[in-house]
Amino acid sequence: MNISHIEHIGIAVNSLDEAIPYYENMLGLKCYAIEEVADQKVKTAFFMVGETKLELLESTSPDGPVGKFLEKKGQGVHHLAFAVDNVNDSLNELGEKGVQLIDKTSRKGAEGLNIGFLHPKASMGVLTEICGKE
Ligand code: CMX
Repeated sequence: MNISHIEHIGIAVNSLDEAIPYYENMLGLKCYAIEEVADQKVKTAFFMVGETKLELLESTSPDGPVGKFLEKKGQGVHHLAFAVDNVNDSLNELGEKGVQLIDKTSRKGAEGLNIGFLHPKASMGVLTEICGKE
């Protein structure tokens, strides 16, 4: 498994309409894409920061992962995503090493990337995603 960089940092927000102007007007970043990921029950907004993206996450349903997170913890950093060469190969490798997986096989996430999540209990409390084109 080869992690090349931090692909994105996911940040849970109550409202994209409220959060985007902060990142654009205060921090001077540019939102380059807004996309709904129905499978994950979120609407996402992306900003490029060097080689890494910020992914703002607005929940589209209270029973989705971000809806539950917002209710329990409020707005804030939700997950860290590492870029890997091949998501399924990496999930297999991590599973064989005994890492607790949320996803045993990859699914489709925002920007057409393959994604898979590791359980936060396995990563010292950090919900961790691996993602890639393969
Ligand atoms: N970061 C760290 N810990 C988290 C967490 C997060 N984002 N979300 C939940 N947890 C912790 C909870 O605090 C809880 O800990 P305790 O047992 O100590 O209280 C534990 O994980 C279980 O949480 P829960 O609320 O009982 O369980 P959920 O039903 O909310 O499931 C999780 C949690 C992580 C398994 C679920 O959110 C999940 O499957 N996430 C992966 C998918 C996802 O997050 N998608 C949204 C982003 C999509 C995208 O980027 O496109």
